[in-house]
Amino acid sequence: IIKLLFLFLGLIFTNANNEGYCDLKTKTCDHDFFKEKFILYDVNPPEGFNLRRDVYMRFAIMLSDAKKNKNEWKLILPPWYRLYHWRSESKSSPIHWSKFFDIESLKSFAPVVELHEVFSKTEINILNIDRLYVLQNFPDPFEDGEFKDKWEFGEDCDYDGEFWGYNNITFTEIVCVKFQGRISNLWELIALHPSDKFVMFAHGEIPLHDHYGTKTFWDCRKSMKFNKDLIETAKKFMSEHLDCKEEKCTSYVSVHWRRQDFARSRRKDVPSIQGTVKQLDTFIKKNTPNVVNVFIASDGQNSELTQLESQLKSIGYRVHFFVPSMSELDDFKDGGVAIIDQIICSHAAYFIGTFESTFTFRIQEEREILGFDSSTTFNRLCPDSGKCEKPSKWSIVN
Ligand code: GFB
Repeated sequence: IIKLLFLFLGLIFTNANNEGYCDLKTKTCDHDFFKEKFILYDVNPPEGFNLRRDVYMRFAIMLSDAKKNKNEWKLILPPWYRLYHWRSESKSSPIHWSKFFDIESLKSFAPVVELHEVFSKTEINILNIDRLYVLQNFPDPFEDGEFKDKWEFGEDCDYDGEFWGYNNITFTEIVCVKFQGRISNLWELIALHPSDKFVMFAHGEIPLHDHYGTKTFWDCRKSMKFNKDLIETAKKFMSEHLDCKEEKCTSYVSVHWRRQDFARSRRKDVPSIQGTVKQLDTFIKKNTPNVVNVFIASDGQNSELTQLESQLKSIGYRVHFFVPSMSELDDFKDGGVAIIDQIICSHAAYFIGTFESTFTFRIQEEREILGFDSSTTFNRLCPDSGKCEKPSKWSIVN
């Protein structure tokens, strides 16, 4: 049966190579669809949502640059599946990008397609990847004292992902590749097999941006507009609880207070509850003394949040959290709730973030796009004692 299945798939793909995709059952051909070729990628399983958003940008820019040279590859958006930090949906099915982002806006920047669109457009029940490249780090990135772009075939690797919960994705060959440097060098690998139509890169976080912080980088970043329901919900909260109906609010200060694994693994960078209260009070008194509303975005435990809230209240502040209803959580998922927190933080008069958290970075970028002065954005919570390095400033390039 398995052999017959592969024979059947082989027939489909032979037809696909010659004349576009043909559905053997209905004897109809889609002559355009399979002229396109598809790149998929996956990310190291424990990585969080906001690092993944940056990995998307690396691939999207790679594909967008290539499209300018009439390259026909498309990027399949890897569904969101069982992210480590998304506790309320551990048994969930894969989540489409449209839940979180405006797909038409993504498409305006790069040739991207949702995985479910590939399945629905072709009516294939099994997607077979021609080559699954498992990217690996070089053991010594600074060999000969220098960080150079390079890649070479490796040995002994395995795919450690789950194809986002799809059990109808298969692959013909797995290839281990030690890789370092700019993402566009992946084309060298792809070019080795010109007849491949589906290639995938596991550990897509290993290749780096060709150029960081350029106009193209920011054009891509701007195209990552959020799903409109999330924007509406955030705006409603800002209007009803934070007294703001404008793009740039003057009525509240926002904080990203990253806790959980971050607080455990980066103890030297995050303050205690009392330290947080003291710093916020000093910051507000210095920069915007008339503001009493503080919006807090956090992954902290309820007990920590209650303490923070009561200590801030006791010195005169009004403290706000976005707490989703059961139906909102069910609809928006943990990822959507995190985005609503990020939107609300993005519009505040001042933002104070957590040092080196990618969740904070994405808020800072959003504020750059909205046109806030950088002094209102690049502020961080410091540890209770010891060094407090200034956060890096990544200014927008228009
Ligand atoms: O987004 P993220 O990569 O940021 O991972 P870091 C943190 C996740 O925790 C988010 C939740 O995607 C959210 O699901 N989270 C954090 C929050 N802060 C908030 C918040 O204010 N509101 C809401 N609603 N949710 C890195 C991870 O996290 O931390 C690494 O990417 C690793 O994998 C490292 O775990 C320690 O850059 O902060």
